[in-house]
Amino acid sequence: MEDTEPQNAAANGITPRRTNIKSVEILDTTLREGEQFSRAHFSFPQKIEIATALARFGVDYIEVGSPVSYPNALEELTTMVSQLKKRNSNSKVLVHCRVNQEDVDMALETGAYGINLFMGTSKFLQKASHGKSVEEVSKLACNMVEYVHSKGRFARFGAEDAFRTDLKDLLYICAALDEAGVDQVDFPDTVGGATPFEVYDRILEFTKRFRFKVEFHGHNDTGCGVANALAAMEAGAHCINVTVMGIGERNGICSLSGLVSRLYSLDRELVKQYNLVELPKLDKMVATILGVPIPHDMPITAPNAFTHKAGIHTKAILQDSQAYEVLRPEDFGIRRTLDIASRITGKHAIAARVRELELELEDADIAIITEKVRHAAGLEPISLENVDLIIKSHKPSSAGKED
Ligand code: HCA
Ligand code: CU
Repeated sequence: MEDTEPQNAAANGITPRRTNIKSVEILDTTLREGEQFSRAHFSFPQKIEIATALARFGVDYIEVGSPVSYPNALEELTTMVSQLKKRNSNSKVLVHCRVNQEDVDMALETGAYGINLFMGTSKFLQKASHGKSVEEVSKLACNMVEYVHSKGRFARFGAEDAFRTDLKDLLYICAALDEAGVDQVDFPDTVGGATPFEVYDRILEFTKRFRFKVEFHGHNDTGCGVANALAAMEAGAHCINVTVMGIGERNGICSLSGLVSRLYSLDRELVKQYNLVELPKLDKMVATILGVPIPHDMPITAPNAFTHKAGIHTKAILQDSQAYEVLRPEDFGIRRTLDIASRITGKHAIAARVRELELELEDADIAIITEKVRHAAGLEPISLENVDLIIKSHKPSSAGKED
């Protein structure tokens, strides 16, 4: 990525940023958590299409669902793993799996890089999900981590509902897992209720105490998915879970676009290893597959994420795009647009359109046209074609004088 200015300053004009983040790995779970979105029903070819696009973008890990989650899942997963290997993908496949010998054996059969074990650790899930004590959860998890390691694979454990689990219970399980040599532990905010401050404090407890890498998975029930991911990274989390457009159980988790925009605006170097121009294509592809629009507030990929409208904004943008942008659309293969066809448009935006149409008009004419557009637009939006018609049908004042 060519750039002559210092990264931080170029991205946002505030130097230096208040951040401790040195590097981050992205774990995309569109094919596991995303499939739990009630509107997601991915066919196998669609899954391959999504996995291939994720690999093109360059996510570090692709998490897939368990081989026992539906009838022919094992066969499909095995094919997917081998296809990704054939394409020399650098994205490593991890299989989400209950702490259960049979499930793990099937997951190992897929040839995936590693196994993402998970089990509830909060009192809610101990009671409502598996009925096991903290000591039992810890023992089962450690045994399974050792088993996965004996097969030469990466072993990760997810402490489901970590933010509603007693800290002492989590520390007990984590100490045992660390001793067992687990590679990575995920701390999911399963119900999306944690605040960024709670996430920061709790994640710091783990990053400062243990050898394993720390992973975070934040649900978006209170709209804090991206903010909580940031808090986790600031506290030293090494790996963040995302899905395309944030899809998942209920209203989902931290979105890939949200995480990328958050990191990019802090320091572009943090996302330099990813193929950023693939991001809009990925969101569009999954939106099309799901039959939903990309949400209007999705960072980077929302249809109007780089559309400037108010006259004050368009005037400033025309002089310096950084005046009202913290992300450079061109880095994502997107063009910024000016929405000039509204009642709040301004003369600088209209003048820019006049130049695009290769016309020459005096300032006084531009001012008259601007007023015409502002009146024509009213409460109903008008099209750019309408604006062009207003511009072209305007009789320049200088032409009148010459006659
Ligand atoms: C789930 C729950 C989970 C698991 C995360 C993990 C969560 O739907 O199975 O494996 O670490 O949010 O707790 O997604
Ligand atoms: Cu989840």
